[in-house]
Amino acid sequence: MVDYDPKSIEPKWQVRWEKDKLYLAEDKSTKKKFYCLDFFPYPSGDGLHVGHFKGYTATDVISRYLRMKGYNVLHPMGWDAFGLPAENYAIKTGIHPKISTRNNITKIRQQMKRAGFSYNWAREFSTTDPDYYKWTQWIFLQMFKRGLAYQAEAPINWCPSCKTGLANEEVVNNRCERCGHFVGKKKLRQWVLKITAYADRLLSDLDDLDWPEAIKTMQRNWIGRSEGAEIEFKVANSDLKIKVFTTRPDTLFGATFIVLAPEHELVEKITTREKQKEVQKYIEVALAKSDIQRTESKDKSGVFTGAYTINPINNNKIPIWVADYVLWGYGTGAIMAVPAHDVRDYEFAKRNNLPIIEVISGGDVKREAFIGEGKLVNSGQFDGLDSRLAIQKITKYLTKYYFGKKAISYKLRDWLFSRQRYWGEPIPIVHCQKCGPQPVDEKNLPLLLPEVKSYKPTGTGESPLAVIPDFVNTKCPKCGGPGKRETNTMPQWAGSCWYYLRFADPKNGKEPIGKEKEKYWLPVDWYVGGAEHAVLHLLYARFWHKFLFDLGVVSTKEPFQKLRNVGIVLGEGGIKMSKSRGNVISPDEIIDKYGADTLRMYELFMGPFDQMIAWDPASVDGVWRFLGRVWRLSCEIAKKDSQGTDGRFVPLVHRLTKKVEEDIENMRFNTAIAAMMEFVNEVAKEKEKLSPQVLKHFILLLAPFAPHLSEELWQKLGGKYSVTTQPWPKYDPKSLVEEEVVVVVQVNGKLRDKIQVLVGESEAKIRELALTSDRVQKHIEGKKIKNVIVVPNRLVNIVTN
Ligand code: ANZ
Ligand code: ZN
Repeated sequence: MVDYDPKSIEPKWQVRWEKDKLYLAEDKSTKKKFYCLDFFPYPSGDGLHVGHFKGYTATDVISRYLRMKGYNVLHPMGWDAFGLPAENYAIKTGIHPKISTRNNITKIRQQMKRAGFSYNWAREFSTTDPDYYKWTQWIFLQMFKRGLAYQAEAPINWCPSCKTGLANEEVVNNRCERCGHFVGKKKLRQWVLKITAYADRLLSDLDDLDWPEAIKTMQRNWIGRSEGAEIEFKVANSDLKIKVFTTRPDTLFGATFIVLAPEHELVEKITTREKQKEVQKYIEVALAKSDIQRTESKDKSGVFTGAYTINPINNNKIPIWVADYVLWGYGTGAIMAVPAHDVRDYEFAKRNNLPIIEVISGGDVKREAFIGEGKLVNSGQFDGLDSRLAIQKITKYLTKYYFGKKAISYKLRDWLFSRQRYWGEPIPIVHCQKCGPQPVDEKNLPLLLPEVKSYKPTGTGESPLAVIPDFVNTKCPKCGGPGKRETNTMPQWAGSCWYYLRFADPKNGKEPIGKEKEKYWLPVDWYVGGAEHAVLHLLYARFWHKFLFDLGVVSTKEPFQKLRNVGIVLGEGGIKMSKSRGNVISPDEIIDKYGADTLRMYELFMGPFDQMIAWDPASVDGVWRFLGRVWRLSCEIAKKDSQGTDGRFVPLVHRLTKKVEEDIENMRFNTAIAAMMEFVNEVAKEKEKLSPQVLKHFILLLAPFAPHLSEELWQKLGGKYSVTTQPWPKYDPKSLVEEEVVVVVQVNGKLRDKIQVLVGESEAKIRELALTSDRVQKHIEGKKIKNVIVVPNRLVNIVTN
C-alpha cells in the first residue's frame, strides 16, 4: 500500500478543480443562493499566517458543505490593497506600491490556492484596480452632490509619524492605530463624510442583525446616543446665548457655573479684556492635547473668562469658565456644570473654589458627587419630585418658556475622510476660485492616481500629489477656468466599504452593481472575520450601504445579515504571533510538512472557533495521523471485493451525518472533527465488516474539511468525480434512535447478569461490558478466562477454567 502522500494528491486535484471550474457561482440559477464572505485581506508583504487561514478554512468548509446541500454559493476573494504599509515600503525601497502590491497579491493568492480554498477566482479584484476605484470615486461624488461629503477646517487627529490625519476610529488609546505613535491635533482643511446623518438608522437597524452581541454593543457605544435637553443660558450684559447639552435637566437648579470647550466660538467674544491673555494661553496648551488626554486627565484644569450667564430657571448669575474636559464636537461643546451631581464638575469646583449646591437628595455632597437618582431639593416648585419625573417636567417647562427643548446627542462624529498620502483613491474634486469645489465629470472617472517621483508625505499637510503640476492643474468642470485638483486621497477604509457588492457583478462597466445581480446575491448571508473590525470597517460599510440604499443602488437595508468572529490564533505557548518575536507560523510551512488537508483540519480542530487558542504542534500531528488512518482504512476497503455487513456502522454513520451537519451550521467544527475521529476509531475495530458504501458515506462528510484526500479516496472507492460536487448525504431519522436490548450474561453456562446494550453495539464493546459487570466479576475473580462467546443482541457466555 502506498503511504498517504499529500504532495502527490493535493496539487493534482487543485489543478483539476480549477480547470473544471467547479466553484464558480452562477448568476442565474434555480438553486437557492448563498453568499459566504471573508473579510478580505490586506496584501501584506509578509504573506498571511495561520491565523488568517482559520477564518478562511471555516468559510471554505461552509461553502463546500452548502454546495453539496444544493445551494448556488458565492464565495469570492479580493484584495484591500490601498494603504500605508505599501506606501511606507515604497518610501524605503523606491519600489512602486503598484508593483509591491501586485507581488504580494500573487504570493497570497498562491498560499490560498495551496490550501485548496474553493474561491470563485473569476470574480477576484483589488480595490486598487482603476475599474474598481472608479466606482469608489463615483460613490464619493454622489455623497458630495447630496451634501454628505463636505470640507471642514478643523483640528484633526494628526499622526506626526505617518504625517497624516486620522479618523477618530483610527486613534486607539491616544496612539495611531497603524504605527503606535502619539497622536496630536492639527488644524487642516479636510474632507468629512456625514455619517452622523445616519446615526439613528445605524443604531436601530442593529437590532435585526444576526451578529455577536459584543460587536453590536461596541457599535451602539460608539454611536453613543444620549437623550436629554438643550438649554440656553443668556450671557449677562450681552445678547449672546450659550447652548448646553445635558442628560440631567433635573439638576438645573444646581448649575453653579458654565464651561465652554476651548474650541467654542463664543470664548473669544465673551472673555473680558483682563482675562484675555490667560485664556489664550490656556487654549493653546489645551488644543495640543488629544480628546483622550483631555477626558482621562485627573487634573481638571481651566480658566475663568471673566463673564457670567444667567441660569434661566432661577436667574442666578453664574460664571463662565473654559476647560478642556469639555470636548468640542460632543453635544454643543458647552455644559452647565452641576458639581453636586457630576464627578468631573465636582473635582473642578473643588479645585477652583466654586459653589456646590445639592439638588438631588440621597448622597453626601460634602464628601463626593452624588450621581444617582433621588428626590429634588433646593429646586423651587420642583422640590419633592422624583428625578426621573423631574427630567420630563423641567424639560416641558423649558420648552414652554422658550429656553430649552428635548435633544438627542450622539458620540459619533462625522468621518474624517481625507489622507495626506499617496497610495489611495484620488478624491475626484476640482477646486475653482470662482465656483468653489466642483465634482469631476462622472464621464471622466476613474480619476487615475498619477505616477510620482517621491512617495514621501510632505509633512506640510499636503499629499505627494500636490507637487505634480500635471496632476494638480486642470480646468474647472463648471466654468472651464483654471482649477486645481484635490490632492488628498481617500483612507484605506473607502475600498472596503462596498467591495462585497462588487463581487456580485465584478465586470460591470456601467454601474457599481447591476440591479438584477444585486437583488439575487445580496445581502451577504454569512460574513466571517476578526473582532478587531467591530467598529471601523463594519460601521463604515453599513453607512455606505445605507447611503446606496437611499440612492436605489441596493435593495437591502443592511449589507451583512449574519456575522461571526474568528478567534485569534496565538503562537506556540500562547504568545501572540509577531514578526519581531519570530514566532509567526506560515501556512506554507505546515502545508510543506503535512499537506493542506492537515492544515485545514487542524485550524478547525484546535478549539472553539471564536476563541483565542495557541498553536499546538502535537495536535497538528494528531490530525495528520487521523488522516493517515483514513487513508489506510480506505485503501484496504478499496482493495477488497467482499461486501461488509456493516451492521451497527449504518446507524453510526447516519448519526455522524446529523452531528457534522449541525456542527458546521453552528461553527462547532472542532466537535464535528472529533466525532469523525471517533467514528473512524469505531469502524477500525471491526474493519472486516465495513462496506465501501458506508465508507463512501463517511468520505462525503469529510470532503468539506479535507477535500483533496476525500477526492482521492472517493476515486479509489469507485465514486464518480468530483466528491466535492456530490449531494450531501441524507441521514435516516430512524437510525438516530438508539434502541437498547437486554443481553444475558452467563459464566460457564449459568445466568449471572443481564445488561442493557445498544442495538448493533460492537462485539468488543458488549464483551467489555459483560466482563466488567460487578455481578459477573464475583464469579470470574481469580480465574483464567478461556473464552468469551458473544451472540449479538442476545447473549454472552464467559468460559473459565
Ligand atoms: C449637567 C449634568 C448634571 C450632567 C449631572 C451630568 C450629570 P453622556 O451621558 O455621555 O451623553 N457633557 C455634555 N456635553 C459635553 C461635552 N461636550 N464634553 C464633556 N461633557 C459634556 O453625557 C452627557 C453629560 O455630559 C451632560 O449632562 C453634560 O453634563 C456632559 F448631574 O449636564 B451633564
Ligand atoms: Zn469654475
